[in-house]
Amino acid sequence: MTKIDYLYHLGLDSTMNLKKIFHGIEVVIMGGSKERAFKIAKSISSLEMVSDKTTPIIRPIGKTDRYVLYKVGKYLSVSHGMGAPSISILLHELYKLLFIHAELNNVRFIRIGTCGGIGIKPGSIVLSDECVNEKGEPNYEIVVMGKQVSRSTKMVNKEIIDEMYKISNDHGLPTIIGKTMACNDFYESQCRLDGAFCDYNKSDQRKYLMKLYRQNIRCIEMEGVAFTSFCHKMNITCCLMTTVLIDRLNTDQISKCLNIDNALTLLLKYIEKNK
Ligand code: R2B
Ligand code: URA
Repeated sequence: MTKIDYLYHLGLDSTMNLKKIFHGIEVVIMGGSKERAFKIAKSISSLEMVSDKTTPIIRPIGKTDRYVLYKVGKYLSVSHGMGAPSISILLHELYKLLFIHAELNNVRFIRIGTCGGIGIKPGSIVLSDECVNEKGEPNYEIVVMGKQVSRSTKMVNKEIIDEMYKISNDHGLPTIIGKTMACNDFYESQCRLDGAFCDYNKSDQRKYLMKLYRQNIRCIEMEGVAFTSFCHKMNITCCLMTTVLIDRLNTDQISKCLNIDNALTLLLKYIEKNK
């Protein structure tokens, strides 16, 4: 008897007809929260409705306590949670699900998220051409068998980024291509002054953020290096696009959810173009 492979966090396993369920997936879109994954799925399905006139029912596939998965036509909208450990678990199980069990090829991965900009206006979109870790290096560092392992975050190609940038210009969206820094924490690692504590002051913070700016780092988020290094290792074409919530040179506090989600607007234009 063949051994069953349990994709524990997704609530799926290899006894299910995964080939049929996930048939035709070409692009995976990942966002942090479950609500966001649902919103993305719903927005894509409204675009699909224009062409096939069906009423879409959006139901998650698998269990939903850790992540959610929605299939809408050739798109899979998924939530990845916050930080490298969370997105990394998802990426391992998603890879096995799509490339091994569902036997798909050439699936592309897009992460659409939020970030703190550095010297960039809130509402801007950052398309990352390089992702660096907290030390400013283009690597994802993890400990395997007690030893530090460093994996490159170099993107396999920049096809999606170039296409997104062109679409963005055609629609007058405020987009820049730049470097993203991924941190393992929202407060200290991102040099915030508004956590429960910190061991640096406002002047240290300013110096640090200006140093990042001079290194061409234009935004900070939390999953980029885990995401891009996984795609590098597994030879997956990917794109990391984030909407800037605040300019970190002006503030640390995110007072309300920005309702201009320009990265989502751009993503939907991209999907419409590639229908
Ligand atoms: C952006 O926003 C989240 C933190 O608030 C995190 O998931 C990220 O990368
Ligand atoms: N997400 C982050 O990780 N940092 C920010 O400043 C904003 C969103």
